[in-house]
Parts: sequence; structure tokens; C-alpha cells
Amino acid sequence: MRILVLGGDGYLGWPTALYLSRRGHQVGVVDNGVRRQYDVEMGVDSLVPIASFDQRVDRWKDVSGLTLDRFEGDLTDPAFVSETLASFEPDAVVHFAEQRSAPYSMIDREHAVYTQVNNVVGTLNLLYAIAEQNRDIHLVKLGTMGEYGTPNIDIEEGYIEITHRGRTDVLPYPKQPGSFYHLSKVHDSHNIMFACRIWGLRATDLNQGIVYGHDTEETVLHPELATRFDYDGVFGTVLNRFCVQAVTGHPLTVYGSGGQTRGMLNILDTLACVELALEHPADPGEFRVFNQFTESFSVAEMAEMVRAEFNGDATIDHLPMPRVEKEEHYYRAAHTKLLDLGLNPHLLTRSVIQSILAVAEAHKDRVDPGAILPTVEWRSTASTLVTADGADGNGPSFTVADVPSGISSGGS
Ligand code: NAD
Ligand code: USQ
Repeated sequence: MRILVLGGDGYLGWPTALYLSRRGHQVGVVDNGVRRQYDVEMGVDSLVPIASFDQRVDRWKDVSGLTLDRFEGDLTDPAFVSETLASFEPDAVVHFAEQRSAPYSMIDREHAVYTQVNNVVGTLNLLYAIAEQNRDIHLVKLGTMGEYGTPNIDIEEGYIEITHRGRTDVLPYPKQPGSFYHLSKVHDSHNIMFACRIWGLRATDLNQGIVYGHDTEETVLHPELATRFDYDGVFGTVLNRFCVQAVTGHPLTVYGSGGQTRGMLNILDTLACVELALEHPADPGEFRVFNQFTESFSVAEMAEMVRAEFNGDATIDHLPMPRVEKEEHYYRAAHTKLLDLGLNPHLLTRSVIQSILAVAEAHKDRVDPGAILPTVEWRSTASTLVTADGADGNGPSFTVADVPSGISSGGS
């Protein structure tokens, strides 16, 4: 297949591009580099050093003999999206290219507006380009389990059968997301579903849980093929963060009681799930939803698991909850559709946690301890990011050094 990977320079897009390339697909990678600009804005860097977009594409050719077609540009630019699609002529598009941090979207009005404009407009431009050029292109879009929130009933895969006053219908599952970022995914889902209905597009929404892990079969072939690893309080995700905290002697930062339960998956399963979705495309006009996670754990359970595997003393701190979310709740979410297609999950075993701890240990000299604590407060409408010197008594935090160009174009 000819597969265009949008967000191909990111944590998940890069290893997915290599994985698909190695399996014989012709892969194009699209990115505007904004993820690297957020690092500059936040004054942090990936735990694992990463090569530039150019370098990593060239290195893949050296190592594998395979070519990736590279497109540098912004999905919020409709001409760029249209020209890229016309030039690459994909059979399928895998869309990772969004601002993906919930805390980043909750910093202040500017960051909320930026996140929703970037994500919703980018996806809308893509839908138009597909509808105008080739409605047979299969869109595989990364959504999130967080679209559903934590209702007090079982979560289904996208749709729920409801009987109301004697009549029955199958309707989109109710959404109760927990940040302006997660809301952007809900808006995307609605737009994609509508586009499938009116234009007959074929789309798969992968409602992915929280990803952990770093190395894949392809990224370990050369240090310049490594993907990024975020550990900071804004972009780092929970299990990866706990591993970095353990090796640096920082207490593990459980927010609140830690009863928050989330669907989790190994980065290797992200690659496998995307491949399964591509191999079994949605029908014309079909908006299909798969819940893409393999196991669920509470935050407190994950902290305990990391503490148990760490070869040393790790302590757990229950910090005041910076977000607005339920700390104790019912959680049972269906996730059978990818298993039915043949997914063979890589579960969160002791050796998997040890392997993430090993990545963290190998690079722990690059950790900025001032970047670890959470710095974004959901209840505040103004930025709660403070200067890194901690002189104001609020503890270590970030400096907002620079504003990515995307923000000013986002209407601030
Ligand atoms: P990431 O930030 O590392 O990668 C996203 C990439 O998209 C970045 O390289 C960024 O520069 C690019 N991008 C963003 N906006 C763009 C635009 N307008 N035009 C062109 N490129 C743009 O994020 P990730 O962790 O790899 O996540 C990828 C996708 O998967 C996101 O959509 C995210 O919401 C979803 N997801 C991630 C996780 C996770 O745990 N990482 C879990 C569930 C869902
Ligand atoms: N948490 C802690 N301590 C930490 C970090 C997080 O207790 O140090 C808690 C949070 O309060 C939350 C849970 O852990 O309850 C997950 O937080 P997270 O930052 O790991 O993940 P989240 O904000 O949900 O976002 C991540 C990705 C996002 C993706 C989402 C999948 O950044 O792109 O959409 O996971 S899901 O959670 O299923 O919506």
C-alpha cells in the first residue's frame, strides 16, 4: 500500500512509519516540526536524544535501503494538505498529527484555542482533500479513550444501543472528555463521522489508551532512528514518567488518590493495531471505532508496579490533584474489535517495566528535575506556569521561553 503517515516525526508516528516501511509499504511522512517547538517553549527536551527529521529519514535509507517520502508542512494549511495528497496518491492515511497533551491544552486560553484550531482544522482540511481527490482512501485517525471519560456504565466501542420510550437505536456513545485537548478529539470524531455519511468516506477512529514504552524492532537499529521519550509534567505520560522518576530518585507523582483508571498499551501494539486497521479497511461510508488498548490499571497500581521493579528505593507521593477528574470510579471498557482482527497484545509484564526503566537509566543524566512536577492547574484560566528558578515559592517549574509560531496563527 501507499501509506501517508501524518505526524511522522512524533513519538508514535515515526516508529509506525518505519514499521510499515519495513513491511513493504511505500510510506510518506508528513510533519511541521511543531512538537520540537513545544519543547523550546517549555524549556525541555526528549529524554532520549533524537535526530532531526531529515537525518532520521536519511538514516533509515542507509540502514534499510528503503525510502520514506518526506513532506514538511502544516495540516492547517489547506493548500499543503491538498498538494501533499495529490503528489503522494495514498491508498491510506494514518493521522497522528495533532497537539496531544491535555495539560498543554489547559495552560490558558491561547493554548486551548491553538490546540482546537490545530487539531480540528487540520483534520477538516484532510477530510476535504480526501473527498475532493479520492474517496476510496482509508483514513485511520488516532482518537483517544479519553473521549468517553469515566461513565458509571460499561464503555462500548464507539456506539451504544439505547432504548428510549419504547424505541431502540444504535447511537454514538456519549462523550465526557476531561480537557480541551480530549474535546478536540471528540470534535474530530463528529466531523469524520459526518464526512463518512455525506461523502461516503471510509474511516477508522482508533480510540487509543495511554501508550508506554520506547524501543521498537526498527528504532533500535541505529541511535538516529530512536523515537522521542517525554517525561516532563506537560507532555510526559504517566507510566513513562514514573520510570524516569524512579531512576532519578524523584518520588513517583501520583495525582490525588491514584484511583484514576485508564486503558494502557505498549508502543509495539500501537504499530500492530494501525497495521491491522490498514489491512482490514472500513467500508465506503463506514465510520468505524476501535478501542485501542490492551489492559487497564489505576495510576496507583502503576506506581506500585514501577516501585516493585525498580532496583533501588522508590517512594510514592500523592500530590494535590492538578486536574479535574474522578479519583475513584467504575471503569470497564470494551476492546475486542482489534483482538478479533488478530491483535496479539504485548502486556505490561515485569520485564517490560524493567525495559522502560533501562531506557530511563541510560539517559538519566539528561533529565531536568525542574521539569518533573505538574505545572498546569485545570481550575485556573490563566497560565500557572512559573519561572524555573522556583523563587516564587511555587517549586520548580518551566519558563515559557518562546511561543510556537502555530500559536500566534491560532488566533491569540
Ligand atoms: P507527538 O506530539 O509526539 O506527535 C505528533 C506529531 O504531529 C508531532 O511530530 C507534531 O510536530 C505533528 N503535528 C502536530 N500538529 C501538526 C500540524 N498541524 N501539521 C503537521 N504536523 C503536526 O504525539 P504522539 O504521542 O506521537 O501521538 C500521536 C497521536 O496519537 C496524537 O493524535 C495523539 O492524540 C494520539 N494518542 C497518543 C497517545 C500517547 O500516549 N502518546 C495516546 C492516545 C492517543
Ligand atoms: N497522572 C498522575 N501522575 C502523573 C501523570 C499523570 O497521576 O505524573 C494521572 C493523570 O491525572 C491521569 C492519568 O495519570 O489520570 C493519565 O495522565 P497522562 O498524562 O499519562 O495521560 P493523558 O493526559 O490522559 O493523555 C495521554 C496522551 C494523550 C492521549 C491519552 C489517552 O498525552 O495524547 O490521548 O493519554 S487517554 O488517557 O486514554 O485519553
